[in-house]
Parts: sequence; structure tokens; C-alpha cells
Amino acid sequence: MQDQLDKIVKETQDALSNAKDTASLEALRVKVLGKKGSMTQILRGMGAVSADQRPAMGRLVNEVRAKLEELINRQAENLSRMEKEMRLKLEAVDVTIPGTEPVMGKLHPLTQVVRQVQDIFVGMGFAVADGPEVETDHYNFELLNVPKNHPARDMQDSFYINGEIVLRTHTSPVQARIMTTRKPPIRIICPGRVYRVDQVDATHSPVFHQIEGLVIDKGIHLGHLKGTLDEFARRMYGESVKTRFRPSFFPFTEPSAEVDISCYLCGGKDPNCRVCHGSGWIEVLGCGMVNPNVLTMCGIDPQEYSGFAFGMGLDRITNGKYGITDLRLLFENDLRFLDQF
Ligand code: 2NM
Repeated sequence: MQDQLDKIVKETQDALSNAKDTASLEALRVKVLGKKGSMTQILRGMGAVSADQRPAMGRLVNEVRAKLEELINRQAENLSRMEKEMRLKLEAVDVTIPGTEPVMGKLHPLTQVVRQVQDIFVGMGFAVADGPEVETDHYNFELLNVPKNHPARDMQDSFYINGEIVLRTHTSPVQARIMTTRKPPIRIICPGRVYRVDQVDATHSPVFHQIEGLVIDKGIHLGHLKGTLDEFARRMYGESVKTRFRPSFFPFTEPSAEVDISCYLCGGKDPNCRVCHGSGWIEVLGCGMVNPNVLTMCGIDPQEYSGFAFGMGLDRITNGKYGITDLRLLFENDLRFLDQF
């Protein structure tokens, strides 16, 4: 029995140095001290020991058992300390390491300008409206008093899907849709993409962007038009800009005008100015009092209501503002270009 005990102690010591984690140590504990463990087997064998040797042998077995228990417990403590240290090392986070800065996106320069224009008009009580880019001839031309023989209605100048469907050539059809469905007062601006047949070059594109405005109410007159657009020009280009209204023609307005602003870059002093080319004036928009024919066709009584409307090309405004000289850059989405704004 003494030999057996020695063997168990030796084997347990060997196994202890091989128990590299808590799980294998617990397996060893069961193997030695468990119900079917080797020490328990020894105790069971006590019956076979002669009565005179039993007390001494019993004491010895208990001492060995206590010693093994202590060895295993000590190793268990060691392992659990080591495992904790290992986890702390693995899970350590160095909060002093500098972070990686996220790359911030930006709005496309056109979007920035649309928002700027929108904000100015929203501040004056306008609502933003939109509508389809694929329009009917009825909303795009007919309701806007554009005659059947007008060059814009030529297959050569507009993108027709078929005889009646056309890619909108301006955002006015959005306004026609509002006029036919809503009772005045109406105060809206309509930004969006528009389409006209054009060869692509530095100043032409078959796709471009407009924002148009419309005000209809009782007693609206040219003074409201001029005051609104003067205010827009000052908010957009600075308090010191002057405006100039030149007579013009549009089928949907009567009378009509083009609005120029005094040059915000050179103030008219630089004969080689890249924005005004020395004229001192920059053409920024077209406008007019809504033609009574348009009101009538859209179901609004011109005897009761009047209104004004205006429209501007956003691409040109954007290019002027940022000194961009080629329209194509706005549509190529080259990040090396877009990153600059
Ligand atoms: C312009 C110039 C003048 C205009 C007219 C209308 C509508 F729908 F009320 F008839 N919307 N936009 C208009 C008037 C647009 O763009 C240069």
C-alpha cells in the first residue's frame, strides 16, 4: 500500500506539472480525489489491511490525501492567477493611442448652392416643391403658354420619350402641377434637374439644374417681384450688390425681365474679370408676372389673382461662385475636384 501511495504521489506530481490550464487541473483532481479517483480506491482497500496496521495506514493515507489536495489547490491558484493575468494582457486597451480620424464627406458644390438658395427663399416664406423629371407635353409646355411651333417643342431641342412624354426642359411643370391642384396663396420654389438637347462642352450640358419660384395671391404686382428678387440678390451675393432689371420675353410671363447683379468679384473695375468679363454686370435670372393665359389654363382666375415667377440656372451660379470654368467638372464626380469645396 505504501508503494501504491508513493506511485500516486509521483504520478500526481508529474501530472501537475503538465496541467497547463484550470480544466486539465480539475480533470486531474477528479482522477485522484474524486469518487472513483485513485485515493478513494486506496481508502476502499483499507478493509484488506490488518487491524493492527490500519490506524497507522489510515493516518498515512489521510496525510497523503491532504498533501495532494494542497498541491492541487496551490496549482489551481497559480493557474487561475496566470489565466487572469493573460486575459488582462490580451484585453488591454491603450486609450492613449491616437484615434483614426473618420474621413468626413461633403456636399457636392451644386447641392451647397441649391441649399443656400433654398434657405434664402424658405426664410421668406416659400415652400420647396418637386415633381417628375419625365413629364407630359401638357405640363411642360401646354399649360405654360409655350406655343406648338415654339423651337423648344421641336424634337431636335427636347428629349421626347414619345409624342406626349418629354424630359422636362425646365422646372415650371412642377409649378403648373401646383397651380392646377392648390388654391392660392401659393409661394413655392422648385429646384431640380432639367434636360435639353445639347452637345457637351465647357458651357453646355444636356442635363443641368434650375430653381424656379412662383408666388400667386390677390394683389401681387411687379413691386413684390422686384422686392423679393432684390432681397434674394443681397442675401446671396452680399448687401452691397445692385440689381438691374432688363426687359425680356418668356411665353409664361408678361411682362418679363432678366435680372443682372453688379459684379460681386470686381465691382465693374476689372476689364478682364473672370466673372463679368469687364461689363460690371452678371446675368443671374429670368422673371416676370405670370401670364394670365397660364393662370387661366391652370384653373386660377386672373381677375381674382395675380403672381410672379422667376427661374435661374444653378450650374452657372455655382461655377461663378467657386471660379469653376468647365461645367463638365460638376458632373464627372471626380473626388480630386469635389474635395476642394
Ligand atoms: C423663368 C423666367 C420667367 C417661370 C414661370 C413659371 C410659371 F410656372 F409660373 F409659369 N415658372 N417659372 C419663369 C418665368 C421661369 O426662368 C428663366
